[in-house]
Amino acid sequence: MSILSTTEMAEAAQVVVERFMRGLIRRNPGETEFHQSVRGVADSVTPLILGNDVYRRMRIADRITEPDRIIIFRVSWEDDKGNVRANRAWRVQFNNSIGPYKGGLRFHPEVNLSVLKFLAFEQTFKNSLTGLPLGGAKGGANFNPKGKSESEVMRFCHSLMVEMYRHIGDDVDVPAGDVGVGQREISYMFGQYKRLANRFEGVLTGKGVSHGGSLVHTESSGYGVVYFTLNMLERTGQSLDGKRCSVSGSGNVALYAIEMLTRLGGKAVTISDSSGFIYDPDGIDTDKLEWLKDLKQVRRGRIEEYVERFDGAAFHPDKQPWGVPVDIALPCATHNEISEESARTLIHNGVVAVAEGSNMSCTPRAARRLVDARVLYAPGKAANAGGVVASGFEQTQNAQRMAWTKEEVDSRLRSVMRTIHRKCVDYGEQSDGYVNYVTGANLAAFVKVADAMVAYGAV
Ligand code: NDP
Ligand code: 2IT
Repeated sequence: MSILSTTEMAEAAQVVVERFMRGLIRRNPGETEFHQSVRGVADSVTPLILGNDVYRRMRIADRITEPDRIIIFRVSWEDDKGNVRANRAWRVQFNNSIGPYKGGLRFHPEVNLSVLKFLAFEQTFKNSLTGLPLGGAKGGANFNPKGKSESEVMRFCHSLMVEMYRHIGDDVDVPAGDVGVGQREISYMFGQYKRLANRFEGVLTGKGVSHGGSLVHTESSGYGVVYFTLNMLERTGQSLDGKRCSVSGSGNVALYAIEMLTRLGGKAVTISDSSGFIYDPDGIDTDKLEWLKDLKQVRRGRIEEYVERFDGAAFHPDKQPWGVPVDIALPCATHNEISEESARTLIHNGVVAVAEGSNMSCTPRAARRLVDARVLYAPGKAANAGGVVASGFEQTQNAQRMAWTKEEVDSRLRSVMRTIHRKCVDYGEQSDGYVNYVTGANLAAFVKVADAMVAYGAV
C-alpha cells in the first residue's frame, strides 16, 4: 500500500507531468498542437508510469513521444496555366512498435509539422486501441485542393508520390486519406506508386473498389463514430432513438456519421463547412443526405446552397453549430473546434454525449468541462478509429487477395468498435460508475505500445 493519499499521488503526478512537458516543449519549440496532444496522454498515463519501475527505467515517456523519423520534401508540379508550383510535404513515422506505420495524408494550406506530429502521435494510440497490428504515422502537404482542377490534383498527387514511394510499402508504412484526401487522391497516388515500384500491393488504403479498395471503407469513420456513441448510450440504458444531434463538417466523416445516425433512429439537425453551418430543425433525412453527397463529393460546392434547396433550414455564416440545443454532438471537421465556451453551451443545453469524429476536436478546457459535467465524452482516438479499422481490413484483404462483402466488413467494424469501447470502460470506469473515456482510451492504448517497446529493449 502506498503511504501517500490519492490526492497526494495525483499532485505528485501533476508535478512530474509539468516537468516532463517543460522538457518536451524545449525539444519541440512552437509545436503547440503536438504539445497539447502529448499533455493529454501524459495526464492520463503518468500515474501508471510512476508506479512502474520498468517503464521508468526504459524511459518510455521520453521515447514514446519522439517520432522514429520525419521525412520532409518538396513537391514541384505544374498548374493548368503552365506555372511551376512548389509545396512542402511531410511523412511523420511516429512509432512502429506494434505494426507497420499507418495513418492518413492531409492536404490543407494550414498543415504544418506541429499538426502532423500531433496527428501521428494520436494515431499511434488510436491504432493500438484497434487491436490490429498497426503502428502510427501521419503525413500530408500544405497544398490547397480547393479550386484546383482535376488534372492539377492528379499532377500534384503523382509528383508527391515520386518522392514518397521510397519511404512506404505494405510492410513499412501504409498511408490513407484524411482532410482533403479521399478516394480520388488515393487512387492517383496508388497509380503512381504502382508504376514506380512495379508492385500491386496494399501500400495505400482507401483505394477505389475496382483496384483493391474495401467496401465500406469510405463510410467507416462516420459509421464507427455512431457505433461508438451507441455503445456509450447503451451502457447507460439509453438509445439513439429520437435523439437530436449536431454534426460539424460535411466531409467524409460527417456525411457518413449522419447516414448511420439516421439509420439508427437519430436526427442530425446541423452540418457545416469552413464558411458556416446549416440548421435544419426538420432533420437531414436520407434524401437530403444524398443531395449533400452530390454537393460535396461530386460538385465540390459550398454548404450554403442547402438553404436554396430545402425549406425551413437556415445558414449561419462564419458560425459553428454548438449553440443549437441537442442531445448529442458529433464534431467532424477539425481539431480544437469545440472551445470551452462551446462546451459550456452544449452542457447548459443538456447534451448527453459528445463523440469526436475529428481528431482532438475539443480544446483541453472543453474536454475537462465535459468530463466534470459527467457527459459521455469520447476522444477521437477511440470514437473515430473506424476509419483506420477499415484500412486494416483493406490491408488484410489485399494480402489475402480477397474481397469481403459489405456485410462482413460492416459487422467486423461494429465488433471492433465494441471492443474499443469495452477497453475504454475497463481502463476508465470510476468508482461512481462514470466512465472517463479519455483516461480509459489513453491507458489501454499506451500499455500495449509501451509493453512492446519494453520487449525490444533500448531500440
Ligand atoms: P474532409 O476533407 O472530407 O472534410 C473536412 C470537413 O471539415 C469539410 O467540411 C471542411 O470544410 C471542414 N473543415 C476542415 N478544416 C476546417 C477548419 N479549419 N475549420 C472549419 N472547418 C474545417 O475530411 P474528413 O471528413 O476526412 O476529416 C474530418 C476530420 O476527421 C479530421 O479531423 C480528420 O483527421 C478526422 N478523421 C478522418 C478520417 C478519415 O478516414 N478520413 C478518419 C478519422 C478521423 P471546407 O470544405 O470548407 O474546408
Ligand atoms: O485519422 C485517421 O484515423 C485517418 N485519417 C485514417 C487513417 C488510416 O490509415 O486509415
